[in-house]
Order: sequence, then structure tokens, then C-alpha cells
Amino acid sequence: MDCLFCKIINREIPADIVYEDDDVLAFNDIDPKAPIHMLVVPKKHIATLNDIEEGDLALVGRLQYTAAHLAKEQGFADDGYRVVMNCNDQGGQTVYHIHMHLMGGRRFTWPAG
Ligand code: IU
Repeated sequence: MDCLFCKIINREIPADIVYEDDDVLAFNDIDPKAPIHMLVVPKKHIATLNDIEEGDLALVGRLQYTAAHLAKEQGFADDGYRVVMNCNDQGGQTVYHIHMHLMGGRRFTWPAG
């Protein structure tokens, strides 16, 4: 499958990996939009948020749980952070393997651009 994040998961393309378990991989974004910017991805290929099925619910919960775990572990949970999942073209999705952006280290504005 020609999927960038599957290739990172399979170690065909290098990435700065910060966390891994049986279901989830997290790595630093190659083009960070904040002082801290990681991507938390399921190892299972799911193209967009629209493709999540009922059997994936625990996995999607695990993405959020992992993001919070990383924020606590790296010491920016109490200051605050932002998680974002973009869906399809107008949502700003560019890589079609679902991923949670975990960003911290600065103040974020709202509404998002
Ligand atoms: P998006 O929500 O699909 O737009 O996010 C894709 C992210 O993947 C984006 O922040 C890119 O900087 C990031 N990324 C990466 O970390 N490594 C890569 O080789 C490529 C994109 I291409």
C-alpha cells in the first residue's frame, strides 16, 4: 500500500519515533507547527475519520489516551496542548492515514484557521 505512515510504521521510511505499542505509533512531525508537534497514528491503516468502524472505537480512544500520556510524560500536560484530526480536503488532511496532531509549547488561538 502506498501510504506514507504505513511506511513509517513498517520502518521503510525513517521517522523520529517517540512512542510505540502494539496498536499505536507516535513520532515528531517533520514540519512542526508548534515547539512540540507529534503525530499519534494507529498501526491499522484507516484512511480518514469517515472510515472508522465500530470495531475501531477502542483504537481511536487509544490515540487520545496516548496523546495525553505523551503530554504528561513530556511535561506539558498541565500547561495545556491541542489535539487536532483533519478530515479530507477542506479539513486540511494531506496524509490519508488517520493521525492525531499533538501540539504544545505555545498558546493556541481559537477558532482554528
Ligand atoms: P495532515 O493533517 O494530513 O495535514 O497532517 C499531515 C502531517 O504529516 C503534517 O503535519 C506533515 O508535516 C506531516 N508529515 C510528516 O510528519 N512526515 C512526512 O514525511 C510528511 C508529512 I510528507
